Amino acid sequence: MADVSSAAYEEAMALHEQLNYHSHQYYVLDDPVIPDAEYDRLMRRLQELEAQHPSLKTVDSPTQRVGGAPLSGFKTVVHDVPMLSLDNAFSDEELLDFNRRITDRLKSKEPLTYVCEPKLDGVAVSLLYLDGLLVRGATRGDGATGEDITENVRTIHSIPLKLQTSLPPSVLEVRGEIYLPLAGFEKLNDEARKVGEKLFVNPRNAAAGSLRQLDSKITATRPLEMAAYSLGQMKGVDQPQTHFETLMLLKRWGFLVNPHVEVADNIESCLSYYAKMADIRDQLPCDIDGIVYKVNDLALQQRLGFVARAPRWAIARKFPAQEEMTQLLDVEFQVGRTGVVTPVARLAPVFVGGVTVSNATLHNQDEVTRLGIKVGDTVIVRRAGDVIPKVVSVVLEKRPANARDIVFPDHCPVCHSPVERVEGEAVTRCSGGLICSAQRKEAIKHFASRKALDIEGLGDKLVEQLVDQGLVSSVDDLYHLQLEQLAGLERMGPKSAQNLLSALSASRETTLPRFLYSLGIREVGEATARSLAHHFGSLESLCSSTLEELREVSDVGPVVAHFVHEFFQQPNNLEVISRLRQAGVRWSDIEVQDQQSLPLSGETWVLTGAMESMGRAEAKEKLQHLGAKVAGSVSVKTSCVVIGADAGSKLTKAKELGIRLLDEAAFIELLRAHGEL
Ligand code: I6G
Repeated sequence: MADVSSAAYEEAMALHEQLNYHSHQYYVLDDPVIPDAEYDRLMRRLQELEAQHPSLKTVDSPTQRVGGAPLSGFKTVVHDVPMLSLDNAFSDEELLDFNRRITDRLKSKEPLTYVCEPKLDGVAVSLLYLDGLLVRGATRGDGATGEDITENVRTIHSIPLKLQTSLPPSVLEVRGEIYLPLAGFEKLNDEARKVGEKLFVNPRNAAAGSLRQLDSKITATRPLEMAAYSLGQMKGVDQPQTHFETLMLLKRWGFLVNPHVEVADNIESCLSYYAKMADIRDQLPCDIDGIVYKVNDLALQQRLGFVARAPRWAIARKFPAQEEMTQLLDVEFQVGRTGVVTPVARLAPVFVGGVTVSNATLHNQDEVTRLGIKVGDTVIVRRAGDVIPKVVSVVLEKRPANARDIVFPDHCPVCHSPVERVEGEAVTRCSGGLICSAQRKEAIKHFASRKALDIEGLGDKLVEQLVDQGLVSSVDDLYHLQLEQLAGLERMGPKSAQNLLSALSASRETTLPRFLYSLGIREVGEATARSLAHHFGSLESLCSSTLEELREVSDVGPVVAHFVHEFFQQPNNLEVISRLRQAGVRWSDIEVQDQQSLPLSGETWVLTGAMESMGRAEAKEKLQHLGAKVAGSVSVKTSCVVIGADAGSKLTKAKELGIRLLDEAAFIELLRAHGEL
């Protein structure tokens, strides 16, 4: 280090420590302590020092995560300890059989203790650390040999470049899964869509594709993560006695360990763990395809050993597949509330993601072109959670000779008006407006929906009958329906007809946000409707607002402002509103407070930990309504911190700084006191 003064060296080491700490807080613990700008400032300072003194640029420097020069190919890595695969169980019975088999083999009288862990849907990797420094990353490959992806793994922030310990093992091989969280996957595909690039089929393919990049600068742009799940080898330090202790050791050394890992005292608890995770699978930030169970006691693991290429002491209980193959039988075109004509795939029924799927959206013409799909094709269908099933790809090898092209209609399949494709939009629209009965039906369904006027008993089928029989053509007609008219409809007796009339009557009393949402203005969802209502206070004031005034509303950009403005310029829309009011639909105006006089104006609030009664987005919106700014990290400028369950370092920092704290109950009380609940 001839070029380095001791002051520069000390400063660089201090910056390493700070940056590693903050990177771990952000990427591993999901609990940032400082704002991004402050992190960037520290990073720039280190880059500056390294530019002045190149020998400071060591392999474990936090600056080395941006990727290096492109490679011409990947080297082969021979795994010292083979990377095995896992046996699968597809039912509770198969899991119970597994437990019985190994309990018998061990001649154990006591129930076996297991570690339960979600099985992430990503790419298995091995990371080698020598004396605490990351020296190699490799893919699993065929288990015996894989590919050297060191340059790429270095770009992943949740992988420590240096272990967080002053006494590292001389050799450590950590195994785990590199995956792409769903939010990162969506973002990547959104960007690809914008520039007309090919989309990734699912997060696993996107993770695999990102790791296969010869140019690690590209990998560095992908928000990959790694969760460590086991050891390949470890030398020079004492081995823990259990698998759970091993995971905790890896966590202390700086690895991300899945936060849902649990110890189960017997196989029955393993079954409950599976049921619990299956329940929350759709709310997790990343795809999981099952649960892995491992015998916790490492001495017992050793006694059990391996069969063929899988350990006897572990098993993966798989969830129902989220992707399956089926055939595209036909394509039909549906017309939505705003006239969008959507191609819908009619599929040979297939069991996927826990339900039988026979329809899937094909979105629009661009998507049909992108998929290169034809009627008769064999396709891969994906259904994750409650998300609408989607055709993700075509199996071209299976295309039959008589496969036929999907032709978009040039006239609306319902009202026969011409369809048009607006420049800059991916969708085709029916130009029929309210003469199109499909659009009218959808507008009425939206008006009656739970978050709009919440008309109980007015379901989709009933709306279709009402429109088809000419009893309702606009939402205000609903309020003039007579008992005899309703009682004469299919599956409607006098009792349900009377109930519907009562529900219609009750729906007249509503709120301004609900009413605005019910109008079905393009791009105005529930949250925007609430913002508009709170900003303008009355329908009159909103109706007469200018584009500039609309742009002043929080979360309203130029596109939304344009749609809102245009909606209230249309005489038809104003007439419908007027008829609704004549029919008795009413609400109270909201007292508009100027931003300066709101109860929390001028204050900066921070939310930390999980709340039971609402999500973070909702809590943030409510605080903003009260005039507060909501920040992501605690500083001297913070006015108050709301603490949910498992609050971490933000709480510690707030206590250090003596900042006012509110628990969930007190927060709810405050929202109630200000009419936000
Ligand atoms: O493929 C795997 C996914 C997850 C694993 C695994 C795992 O633990 C959570 N564990 C082992 C031991 C192996 N494969 C071989």
